[in-house]
Amino acid sequence: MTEHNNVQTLNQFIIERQSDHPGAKGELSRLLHHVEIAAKIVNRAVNKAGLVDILGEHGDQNVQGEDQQKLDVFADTHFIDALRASGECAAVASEENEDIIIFEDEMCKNGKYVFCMDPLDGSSNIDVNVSIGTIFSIFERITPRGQVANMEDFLQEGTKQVAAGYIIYGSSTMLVYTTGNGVNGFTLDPSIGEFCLSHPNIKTPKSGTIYSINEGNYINFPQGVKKYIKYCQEKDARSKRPFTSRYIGSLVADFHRNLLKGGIFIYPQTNKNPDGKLRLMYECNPVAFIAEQAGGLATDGNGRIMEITPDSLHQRVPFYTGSTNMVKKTEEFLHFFN
Ligand code: AHM
Ligand code: MG
Repeated sequence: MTEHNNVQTLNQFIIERQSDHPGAKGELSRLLHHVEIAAKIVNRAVNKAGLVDILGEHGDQNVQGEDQQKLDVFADTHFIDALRASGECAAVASEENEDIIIFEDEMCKNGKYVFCMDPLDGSSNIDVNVSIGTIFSIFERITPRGQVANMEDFLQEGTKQVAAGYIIYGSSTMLVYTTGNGVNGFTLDPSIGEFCLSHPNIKTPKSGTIYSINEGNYINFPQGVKKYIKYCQEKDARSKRPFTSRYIGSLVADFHRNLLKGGIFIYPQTNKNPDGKLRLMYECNPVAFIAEQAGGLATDGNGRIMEITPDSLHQRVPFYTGSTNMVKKTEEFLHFFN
């Protein structure tokens, strides 16, 4: 008997879940399998980052005018290659590329899905060995299969996502995803090179005790957010306040911790960035899908993130996500002090 006898690998899990959808032809399963392949390749590079010449800046700037790191480029390239190889994906939108990447070969033109991603989120943390992540969101395309995909396929509300997830390259590497039927987490076992089901059916606590926000921007926060932070710091035994402040500066890592332990992640609008910093299509929507499927909430302070009709690929939105009671309380403050 080996210690892996009872382990369910991500691949087995994906195939088993396919039977939840009668008539499914395995297209999404194949796409997710290729996401898994890319995740393993990026994981290997992230783990070797200090050893090979892959750290540091690449020399280009991405569409947001930020310096691109070499690992960003590496992750972007390998995810795109894997998605193309799956044959199930007609086009990709990435934080690293201004325009969508359309696959024009026959197999991909017939693909049912389009894919949005932040290939390496939290890239300012790469050089200092802090957790980073990949975030992804999958839509069924609107344009007919057999034609090349276009922007219309991407600019859909988050409620239309058929799957979303993230990979966290942390003290261990995990892949967490949903297809709208709960959230499951898989930890990479390097000894067998497989993601194994380690966190089945993740549910986030209704009330948490962690608040995560870059308080260095305090002066520029909306009044409601300033008041909420003060509320978090006040003493109240019944609601377990004061809360704990935790902020890594990697969305995936901050969100993942709060998902498991209970908490709120906030990246609000500020005087400097009136739309916030995070991007709707490949940061907020997928995280919102996971949050809701785990029993939490994700809003822009006014309404559900997943009900925002996108007007552009790299659109930014204010972001409040996590434990239901904490997100609702923040919204109360935002509306009261508006
Ligand atoms: P990136 O996509 O350029 O890495 O930026 C997104 C990151 C998120 O991971 C994180 O939540 C946020 O930026 C941190 O921003 P700040 O440093 O302003 O607190
Ligand atoms: Mg990012």
